[in-house]
Amino acid sequence: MSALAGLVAALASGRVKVVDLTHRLDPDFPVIVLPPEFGQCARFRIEEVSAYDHRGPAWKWHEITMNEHTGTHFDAPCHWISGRDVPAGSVDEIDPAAFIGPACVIDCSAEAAADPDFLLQPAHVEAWEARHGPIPAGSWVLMRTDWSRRSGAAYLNMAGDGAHSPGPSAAAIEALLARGIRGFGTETVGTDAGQAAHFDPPFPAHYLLHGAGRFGLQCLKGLDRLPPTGAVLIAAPLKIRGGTGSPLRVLALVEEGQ
Ligand code: 23J
Ligand code: MN
Repeated sequence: MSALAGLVAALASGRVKVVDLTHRLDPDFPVIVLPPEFGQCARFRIEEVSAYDHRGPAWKWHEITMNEHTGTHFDAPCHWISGRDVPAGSVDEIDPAAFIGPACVIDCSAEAAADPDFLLQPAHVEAWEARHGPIPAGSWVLMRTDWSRRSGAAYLNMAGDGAHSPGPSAAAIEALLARGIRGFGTETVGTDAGQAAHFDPPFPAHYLLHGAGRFGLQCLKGLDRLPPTGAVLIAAPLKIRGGTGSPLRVLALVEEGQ
């Protein structure tokens, strides 16, 4: 059987399942809040154009507006200054084959429950590899924190000194880049921790990943439904000219028994 015929059969039989890692686009879903001197990310907005009525008797449709970084979304290399000169670094220029790759899921849910400022360190990556094997080049590495179960104010978890949410240390991102990863994904509002403006370099996940031509995924939902290895992630952003990112539907293919 050809590889694709095998996939089609496995999808039909349910041996391969499709897991949706996407939050619903909804005006209530939180967006990142930057210090007030900076431009801000817009929430999702939706307006009815017609609904089988005098504005369009047989059809219903909506006008939608949002930021490129609203909701579950993809970050392209050109999102960050370190990646501004990466060739084909915008969502419309990236080779579409780069959107699909194997997923390694690092479970940080217990650590994040105990400490909202938990930082993934190289030692956690090494401990994961001791259990599950080396992180293959070309992997999407996903940081599971169960943060996607939070809603409202608890999602950003803002305090007087900014947001408090888990993320990677600069050293962890360097370790993952040394393994040749495709990208890094989180269940929080950014690929960086809430306090990452104070890190060196500031926002190290953004700075290092995008400088290396790698991708980010943010606001992923339900990473607890993925096995540590074996899932295949499909994360194809909209083809926005010069786009720095885009909301998208993130799908994981998961084989039964994994
Ligand atoms: C702009 C400025 C800082 C950050 C971000 C955007 C994001 O997290 C994002 O959505 O890419 S940290
Ligand atoms: Mn983003």
